[in-house]
Amino acid sequence: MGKTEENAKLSRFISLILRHNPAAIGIKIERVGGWADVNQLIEGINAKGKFRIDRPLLEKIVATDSKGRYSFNADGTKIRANQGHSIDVVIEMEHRQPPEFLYHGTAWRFMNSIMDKGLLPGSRNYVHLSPDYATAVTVGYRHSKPEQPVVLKVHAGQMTADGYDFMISDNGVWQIAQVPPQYLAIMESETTNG
Ligand code: HQG
Repeated sequence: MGKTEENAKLSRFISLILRHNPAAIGIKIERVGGWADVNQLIEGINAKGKFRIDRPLLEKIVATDSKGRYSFNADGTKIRANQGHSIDVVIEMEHRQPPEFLYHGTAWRFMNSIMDKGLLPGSRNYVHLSPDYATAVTVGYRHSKPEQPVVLKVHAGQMTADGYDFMISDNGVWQIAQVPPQYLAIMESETTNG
């Protein structure tokens, strides 16, 4: 396995620990802020034996992550995932007025349920919405491949007018408790065959 691939796997493992399962390496995450102790994280990962990690490598993963998934606290003793948790944490996020439209990529097989109940957070703490169509395609593809994803246009401006509260994580992912179906529209695919 190449170094890049190895680091990508390690990053996914860190994401699993910080968002979903700190017990996988026997550590705890602070409920308020979602912080884990950096030394405990490093020692826990090494003790597990699957990966070797030290502080410089962890810093590199945090600095180069394609989606800015992780942050250190001010003195660098703690680390967290910025969003995407299923465990019970309270991450302070900026409440902000969203643009008129946001986007959500998903798979066609979920559409009956989504048009019936709206977008629900599932196992995560919030529904995630993308700022642009292209990002939504990438997110949706995770669930739909090998088929094309469906992209939903979310009428965020109307939701705000109706009193819904939007938050944005430190790494720019919009978060909301739910999106009722009346604010959703299925988009025509913007991809062409050439
Ligand atoms: C679907 C990645 C049936 C929803 C991405 C989605 C994202 C419903 C799936 C982040 C439903 C949940 C999150 C309903 C929603 N009935 N299905 N009523 N409501 N769903 O993975 O948004 O790379 O928990 O459409 O970039 O796909 O991990 O959420 O398909 O930001 O950093 O239930 O994960 O970030 O799937 O992805 P997920 P998501 P990372």
